[in-house]
Amino acid sequence: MDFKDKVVYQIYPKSFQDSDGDGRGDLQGIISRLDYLSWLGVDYLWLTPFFPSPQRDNGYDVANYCAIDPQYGTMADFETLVAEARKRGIGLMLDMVFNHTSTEHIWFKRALNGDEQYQSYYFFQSGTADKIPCNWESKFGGPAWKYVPALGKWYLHLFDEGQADLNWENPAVREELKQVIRFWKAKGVAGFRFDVVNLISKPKKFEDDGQGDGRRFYTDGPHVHEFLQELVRDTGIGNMVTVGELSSTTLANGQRYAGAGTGELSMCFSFHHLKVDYKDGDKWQLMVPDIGNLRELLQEWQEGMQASDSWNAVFWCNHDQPRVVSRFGDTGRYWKESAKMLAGCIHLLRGTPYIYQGEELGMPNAGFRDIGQYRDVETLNYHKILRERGLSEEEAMKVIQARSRDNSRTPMQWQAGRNAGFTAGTPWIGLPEAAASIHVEAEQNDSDSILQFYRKLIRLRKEQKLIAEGSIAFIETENPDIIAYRRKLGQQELVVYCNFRSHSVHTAKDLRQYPATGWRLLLSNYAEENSLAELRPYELMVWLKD
Ligand code: TEU
Repeated sequence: MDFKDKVVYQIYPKSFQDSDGDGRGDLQGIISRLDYLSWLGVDYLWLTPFFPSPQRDNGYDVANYCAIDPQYGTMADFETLVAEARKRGIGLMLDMVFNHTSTEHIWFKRALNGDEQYQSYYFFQSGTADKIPCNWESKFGGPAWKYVPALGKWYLHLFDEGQADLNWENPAVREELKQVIRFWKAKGVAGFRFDVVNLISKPKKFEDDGQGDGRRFYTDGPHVHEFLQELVRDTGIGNMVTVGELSSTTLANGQRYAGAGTGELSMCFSFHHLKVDYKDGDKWQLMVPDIGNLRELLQEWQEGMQASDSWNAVFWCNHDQPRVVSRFGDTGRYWKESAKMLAGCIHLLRGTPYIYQGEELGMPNAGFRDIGQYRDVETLNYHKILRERGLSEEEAMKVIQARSRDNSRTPMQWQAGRNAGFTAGTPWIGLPEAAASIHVEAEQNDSDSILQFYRKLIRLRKEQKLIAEGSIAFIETENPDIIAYRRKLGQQELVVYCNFRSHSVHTAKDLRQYPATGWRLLLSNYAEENSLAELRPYELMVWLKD
């Protein structure tokens, strides 16, 4: 499968479109919106998990890898979705959560019943309730071990206690997971996203981490590349579109996970660029985004992955991240300009762009005021932790409002009116006040909308081979307010200037030189041409030399 000139659209099924009025999105709802997705021009749909799950982590706690949770519909619905998408030239990518299963999975239930074969599918450690195996912490807060008194054993969970880590050292586990891949491959999917795939290889022994939460022991673990190559080889998915979510990885590892010819994945998500507003690296401490650091990190990964013929997924948004226009843009005066600038900045990089549902509309963060409006397990845990750290309710809510994963899990906004057309029932989570004016219906009818701009970017990727295939080099690298880069393919050249500020900024190069020398303005987020030697607020300028 090719992926360099393709665009992936991420759907969070629970919040995309409800078809039966139960207030939660479902597969029939996605089918009803395929014409919209085809109109937008996307090539693949990455669906986050819709497998049977107790929903402690909204489906990332999988209780059966080869079935459909009834809340989303039936296997027949899924087969219809695959067929209807294919008719529109769209392929499906499924989300494989192979680092852990739900504690409701039959494997874990058998382990709890004392079956030692299935206990070896996980990390069970004998001990007493007063002696935790080591001081690792869950990424959702609290200890990463849960004690089972009936067994006199602890089990490891890097995420929620309802998500028990699988022991990939056990060949039987690896064989079970290969069967899962073969099952969905036979259903005609086009590819897979692998959840926290760089955490699957754990160290032989579990020791305290005197420097942190333990992640340095299990991130990019000892056998991770070996396990991944074995999975890809034994399931024959090397020619499919595959992407790995890499939690806290390094560039050197990213080059291997997504390197041409490494026998691992087509591409990878790294997240370093999405931590430039984490004070002291802590997601739960607010800081104004450091745009200079953002450019450094994008440059490091873009030029680094290019050097090793490896491929990036390029993105701002997903179901775990706040809405980018609220995070790095402006939701007031420069809402349209900043959303379009952010879109252009990502879509013209070297890599495969991912659009997260609603990003193409410029949907903002949820804007919830009360913790009771939130649903996400990580959010609710950290609200408690922030209060225990001594923050007032108001201070804690300020952090939650900026950082909660629920910012991206509010329902997709389709039209004006009740629940923005998402459901005829009561939605499982509320909608932002902005839903009244920001929706597909309004933006499809506005030639200058953010949605139309995304559609233009997707089309440009198909028209201009340079965008998909060209080299990249960053320019204006001394400027802390601008991200700018040059793409080249043969004689063709593209330069992209992005002003990340709400005020005008000067560039080192006088932009007025471009029109005169065979360059043409390919794309801009301002109606009037720029005759200045500076970039206007949130201005995106893209010049092309054919
Ligand atoms: O996310 C991995 C992960 O660490 C994210 O939860 C994110 O980095 C974190 O929330 C930042 O604080 C994957 C899935 O995308 C996420 O939805 C799941 O909750 C998680 O794994 C466990 O499966």
